[in-house]
Amino acid sequence: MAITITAFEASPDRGRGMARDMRVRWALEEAGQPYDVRLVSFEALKQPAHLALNPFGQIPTYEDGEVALFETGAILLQIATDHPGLLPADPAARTRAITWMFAAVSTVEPPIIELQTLVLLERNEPWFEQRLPAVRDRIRPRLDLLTAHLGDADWLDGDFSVADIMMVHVIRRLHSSGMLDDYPTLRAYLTRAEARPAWQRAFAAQLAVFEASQKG
Ligand code: GTB
Repeated sequence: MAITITAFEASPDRGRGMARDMRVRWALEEAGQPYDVRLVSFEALKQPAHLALNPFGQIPTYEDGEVALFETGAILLQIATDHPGLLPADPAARTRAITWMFAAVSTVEPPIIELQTLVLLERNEPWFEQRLPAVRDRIRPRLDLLTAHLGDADWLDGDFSVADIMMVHVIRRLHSSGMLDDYPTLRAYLTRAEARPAWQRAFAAQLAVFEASQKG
């Protein structure tokens, strides 16, 4: 069976590559693996067929004929395990890269999601303006220390790895917040990542899906 992933039929991000299928597409492009995409409507996400793949009714999922997975961390780990070049061969370096992948989703991403939820879903609440600075301030220590960790390095830990795919995708969510103006090191990190041909192919593929959804 060809690798098949799921993605939104019409992503609410309007093709900006913010939805999490972008992580999986990018990893597969880096690995040079062709893949099929099954597009899913919001309604279909919560139907039994999709819940059998992801009990939380979300995208993305991953199937390759041997395993069926949900959670982008697990999916990226599977792709990096099956294909060379996305995790270091040295066991200690490999474990460090996996640690960075967890750090991206469990330490850096949560305060960023808090901001996105506030801005997208709670903008009209009477307390929105009052809450906004505190939520932004909770992100800054993460960005400060990530900047310090990166220093002059190109990638999180030696060579490019799935950890960078995860971290870059997490940090990209701040594009529209203006916060990255204060973090040139992180901006340069994103620019470096977005210049990778695999990132560009993945981005173009998800954008094409969104554009097709608008044509009827
Ligand atoms: N922890 C899971 C993982 O890493 O795979 C989280 C998966 C997840 O949140 N999936 C979202 C989803 O399916 C899509 S990516 N949501 C539908 C639902 O829960 O019913 C989240 C997302 C959505 C939209 C934007 N956007 O518009 O910018 C960005 C990110």
